Parts: sequence; C-alpha cells; structure tokens
Amino acid sequence: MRVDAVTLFPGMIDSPLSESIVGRARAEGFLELGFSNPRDFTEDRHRTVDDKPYGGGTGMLMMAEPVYRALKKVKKRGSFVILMTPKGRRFDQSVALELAKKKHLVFICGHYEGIDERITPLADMQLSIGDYVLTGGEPAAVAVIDAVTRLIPGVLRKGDATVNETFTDGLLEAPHYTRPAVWRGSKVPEALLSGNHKLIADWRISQAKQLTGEARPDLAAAPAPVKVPAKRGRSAKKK
Ligand code: 6GU
Repeated sequence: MRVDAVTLFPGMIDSPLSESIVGRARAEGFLELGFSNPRDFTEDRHRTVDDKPYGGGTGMLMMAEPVYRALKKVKKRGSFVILMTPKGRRFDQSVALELAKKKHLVFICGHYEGIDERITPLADMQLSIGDYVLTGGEPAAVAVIDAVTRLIPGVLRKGDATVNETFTDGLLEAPHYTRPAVWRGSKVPEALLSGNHKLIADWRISQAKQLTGEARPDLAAAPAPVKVPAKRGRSAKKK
C-alpha cells in the first residue's frame, strides 16, 4: 500500500512510523510512505503557509493554496483522500478494515487552528481519532496509519494474531499472562495452566464478556461486530 501525508511536519509522522512493526513493513515494502509539505509549494520570500481567520478569532489557519498544491503533487486516479480533523468521523477498527482495502491513501494534516474550509470538498473522508484536541492532525494520522498497516496481508507474522483480537469480535480481549506462573506472589489463572484447550477457550470468552461489560458497556451493547480480515498463509488460524 502507498500512503502520502500532506503535512508541515513530516518528522512527526515519519519518526514514530520508523520503529517496530510498521518500520519493518516499510523496510520490506508492504508500506510506502511519502510526504508532501505545503511549505514547499509557497512562492513568497517567507514561505508563508498560514494567515489570520476572516471575521476574527484566535490562532492562525493554514491557507488553501499551498495545501492544494501539496495534495495535487501526490494525488492520482484512485487515491483516497482523508482530511484529519476533530470534526471528522470517529476512527475505529471497522474504518481501519475499510481503509486497508485501498491502494493509495492521502492524509491531509491540519495544524494551528485548522485549514481553510474550502479544502474540505477535496477529501473523500474526514477522520478524528477521538473527542480531544491535538496540536495537529499528525499524531492522529500516525494512529490511523499504524492500525491500517498491521492489517496489510503479510505485515504481521505468525504469532502476531489478527483474528481473535480486541475489537475484531466486538469484545475486549481476555487478560494475557506469560512466565513465571507465580510472580511476586501473583498467580496465573488456573484455567490457563490446565492444558485443556476447551477449558482455556471457555475461560477466555467468559473473561472477555465480563471485562467488556465492566470496562466498555457501550461495546457490550453494540449489535454488529466488525468482520475479521481475510485469512492468509501460514499465519491463518483454523476456527
Ligand atoms: Cl484528526 N486532529 C486534531 N487536531 N485533533 C484531534 C484529531 C485530529 N482527532 C482527535 N483529536
């Protein structure tokens, strides 16, 4: 998959997405990540990208033209353009699964108080990652790109489960434990040590239901669980 970000601060996206699984996905060519900086498309001596809002108000706005040109540079036929804004649709796993099917995503990241409203119609979707205000769309784009990248076939290896994980079946996952069986007096639940697969599966389901009901009653009440990604290769688990 190809992803481009229109941003004044490419380092805010490039750096966190150079580590761990996404870093490896880039190195192996599963994800091609590029940047287009509106500042590179200005023509004045100061390379101005922002201006005061009409009608008054605090803060500065990103001007439409440099953003438009930066977008035009990377947008092709078939690109899916996403405007990152706290006013957007709330990002969740079902949106991640939807975006993982696209060939090319372009993220427009606002900074300061946002972008001139006339940029909005250029986007196919507006996305927010939650009800709080960030300094810009960049950290939000990082979260979205991370969640989408791990769904690209081949990115996760055997042992990096995508099937029975939190949110894909509409439930939070049961708690996990690793060695030692007793750690500072705290024991691993008996069922997990039993070696009885049926008992373990039943324990996990009951824990997941209980945990979801307590921590996320909204999820517990939700009707339609999202679909799991297509299974593939040796990492696919029979169910
Ligand atoms: Cl996409 N942008 C900003 N600035 N703040 C946010 C957000 C996006 N999503 C949640 N908060």
